[in-house]
Amino acid sequence: MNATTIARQCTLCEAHCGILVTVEDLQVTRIEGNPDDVLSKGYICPKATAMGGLHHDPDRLRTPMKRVGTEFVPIGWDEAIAEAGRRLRQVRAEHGAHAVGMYLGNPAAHSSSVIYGGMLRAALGTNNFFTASSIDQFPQEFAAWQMFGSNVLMPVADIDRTHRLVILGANPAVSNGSITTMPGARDRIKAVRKRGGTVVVIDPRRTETVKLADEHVAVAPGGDAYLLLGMLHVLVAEGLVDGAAVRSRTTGFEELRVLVAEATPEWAAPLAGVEAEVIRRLAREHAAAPSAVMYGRIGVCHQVTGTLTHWLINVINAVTGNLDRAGGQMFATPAVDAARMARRVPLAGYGRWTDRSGRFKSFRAELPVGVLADEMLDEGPGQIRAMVTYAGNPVLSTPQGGRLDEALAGLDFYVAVDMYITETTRHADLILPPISPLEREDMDIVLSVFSVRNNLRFNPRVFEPPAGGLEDWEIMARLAVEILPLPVRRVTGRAVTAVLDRLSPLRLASAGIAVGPYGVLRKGLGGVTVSKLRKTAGGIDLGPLRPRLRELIATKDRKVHLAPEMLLDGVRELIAEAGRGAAVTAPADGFDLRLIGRRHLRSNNSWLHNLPSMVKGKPRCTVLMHPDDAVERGLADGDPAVVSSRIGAIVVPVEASDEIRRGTVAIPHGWGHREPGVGWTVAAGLPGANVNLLHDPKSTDPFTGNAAVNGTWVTVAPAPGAPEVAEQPEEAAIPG
Ligand SMILES: Nc1nc2c(c(=O)[nH]1)N[C@H]1C(S)=C(S)[C@@H](COP(=O)(O)OP(=O)(O)OC[C@H]3O[C@@H](n4cnc5c(=O)[nH]c(N)nc54)[C@H](O)[C@@H]3O)O[C@H]1N2
Ligand SMILES: Nc1nc2c(c(=O)[nH]1)N[C@H]1C(S)=C(S)[C@@H](COP(=O)(O)OP(=O)(O)OC[C@H]3O[C@@H](n4cnc5c(=O)[nH]c(N)nc54)[C@H](O)[C@@H]3O)O[C@H]1N2
Ligand code: SF4
Ligand SMILES: [Mo]
Repeated sequence: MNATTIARQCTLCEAHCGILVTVEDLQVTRIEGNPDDVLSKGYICPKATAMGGLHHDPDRLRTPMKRVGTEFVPIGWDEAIAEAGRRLRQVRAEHGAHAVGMYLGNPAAHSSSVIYGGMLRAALGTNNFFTASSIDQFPQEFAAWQMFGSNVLMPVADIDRTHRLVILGANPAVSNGSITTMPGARDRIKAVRKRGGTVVVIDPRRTETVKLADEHVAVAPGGDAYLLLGMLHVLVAEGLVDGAAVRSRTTGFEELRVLVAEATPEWAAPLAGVEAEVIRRLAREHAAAPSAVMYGRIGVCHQVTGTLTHWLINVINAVTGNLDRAGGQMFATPAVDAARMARRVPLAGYGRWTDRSGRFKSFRAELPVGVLADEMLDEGPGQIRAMVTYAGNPVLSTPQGGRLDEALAGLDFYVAVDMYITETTRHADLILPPISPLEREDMDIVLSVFSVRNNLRFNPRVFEPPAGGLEDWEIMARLAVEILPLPVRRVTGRAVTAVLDRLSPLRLASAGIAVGPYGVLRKGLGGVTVSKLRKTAGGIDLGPLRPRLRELIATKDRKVHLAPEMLLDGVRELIAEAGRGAAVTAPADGFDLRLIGRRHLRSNNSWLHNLPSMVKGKPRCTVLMHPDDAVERGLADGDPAVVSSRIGAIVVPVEASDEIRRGTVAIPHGWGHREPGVGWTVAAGLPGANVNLLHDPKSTDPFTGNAAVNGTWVTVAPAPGAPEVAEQPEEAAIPG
């Protein structure tokens, strides 16, 4: 038998751990961590083996599929692309460019093909562009834009050198970090303590990360902004700020001082659900540590206070002198210096257009995904009549009040670029599947911008792609050409194909490396090149994060803006609301529990549930609640329960555990695969329900429209003999 082993990365999540893939007779027989990988050093999580599982999954689409009645039938690529082009042109001709909407999902960012997703978007020229970023990191980008002058300048926690790591709203022991990419997060967190530092986790749940920490602060969901205001008050009132850092690099400290004058820890405590003494101590310890970093992520993005919280996190790091220094918040220096290149592009462009209701402003040249179903269903000018989706499953992953199914089914035309028939793509007229990740040759250029250590790594192919198989970027490029008017297409069609052969994302990235900080243009023959990279066993280490705020900052006065007017107003409003007693702690309309999310080590958003090795064991889609909360409702561990919110209801089993704060319940997202026609034959047999049916699409961070799915008010009650997935209530009207 002929075994070969190839070193590349697992591209399933942001960590991009180095793996060694062994193949015998065209079968993946083994996937292990690559000890020579310069970033992950041998770490992998249990999902890594899914890279093989996906490749061999019989349900993975290998040819384009066309809807004929209720069935999908395979068709050829030329026919599929021509048809997609014809139908998209038709909708554009009849209804204009904005009538074609596009959704770009999370896995798109995990290959360099994403550049071409942007190109297709540009070719479509539509205002109706949506991505998973508006149910993810929009608040972080907004805060970065306001403070540093560019949305791409989201600082990274220098976890490998810090003396104090304070994590809020993230569970890196499971997620391995996001917008602070840290494969092997567990060991990195343990190392903070080994070198004498401390780790604090602020989270309503005693998570896997909490188990590695010195201290757990069980904040109330949505309580973080108050907690941080209380900390800032202490820093200011007790003179704990780093005056030199504040004077030399920032503006707005005086406004901040006034803003937090009344926000004492005693004021914040009941709003945050954290004792005043703890808030006071957290502030003092942050200031006293030789270096300290506060790191916030999804848990605090998914809040109505998402932007304010991320701003306050950056502010606390900055005023304690922990911005742009080792062990604090820093900016990476990747080989393709994407942030440096993009920071002058006015990507953030805020409010250039709105959704049709006028409520949600464009940010980053897109609209928040929560309006997607409305933009398709509400009749009238500007309505979306055709869709392109690329690597996304918004039916499961975004709150749409249960209306996205109906919306997608009613479109004039829908083309999906995806390798599965999912809850979303089952509504498509055409599904265009890219080759499997193990068949691509690629280099990560997006996520290294957020890495905890500078590095460059390469992904060789493990398998030759099948004849005629296309990568995502080739599909995007072909679609982009097809939507051009006929005369242009005639001339350009062939020429474009020829040009594109020379402009693969890999070639673009090579050019980006050449002009980047380690490239041959700067370093001459000693510079980093793709051919050198190909010869390495696990990439090239480019050293620890280094200070570069001065070089990157994109504000006009080249200072960090601590007190952007819009955000000050936001906090003033928050403080006023609290004064009126209208704060988040008050139960609403009889709903008495707050729902948050959670992630599992063997799950990845909505799409690894078709691999038996990833879903074995106990049902995963449960409502986690405190045993006392369960008993009070007549519920025991394992009982089916109806979880209802103002806009929907689902049935899931109870998982009783005191790891979660009383008054809070947690359900993971990405489940509910039992819809008819879903092509995931394994997943379709699993229990579980779509938690996003409970979240109100209009509950958002007010600055960005980012979905505020952590903190939805719900009730939980016994569901005797209930079906697995409850119907939407009759009057599931979406308010707003
Ligand atoms: N309630 C709640 N909702 C959430 C979250 C939450 O915490 N709570 N988290 C949110 C977050 S952070 C995110 S990022 C989103 C993710 O949400 P999405 O980005 O919409 O969806 P995914 O579940 O990642 O689905 C990915 C799809 O891409 C396909 N796919 C996988 N790889 C490729 C590829 O290489 N090419 C192509 N063309 N297709 C591919 C898969 O088959 C699958 O259909 O979910 C969000 N939704
Ligand atoms: N295994 C696995 N890994 C993944 C993914 C996956 O689905 N599975 N998804 C990937 C993606 S797309 C992303 S974006 C990242 C996300 O990575 P993380 O940001 O680490 O995401 P979560 O694990 O959901 O952690 C969010 C935490 O916030 C807490 N939380 C909820 N509400 C609040 C609140 O109000 N305040 C505070 N302080 N905490 C709160 C939750 O209890 C939870 O522990 O993970 C990536 N990695
Ligand atoms: S953490 Fe797991 S899923 Fe993410 S890249 Fe590493 S091995 Fe893959
Ligand atoms: Mo995400």
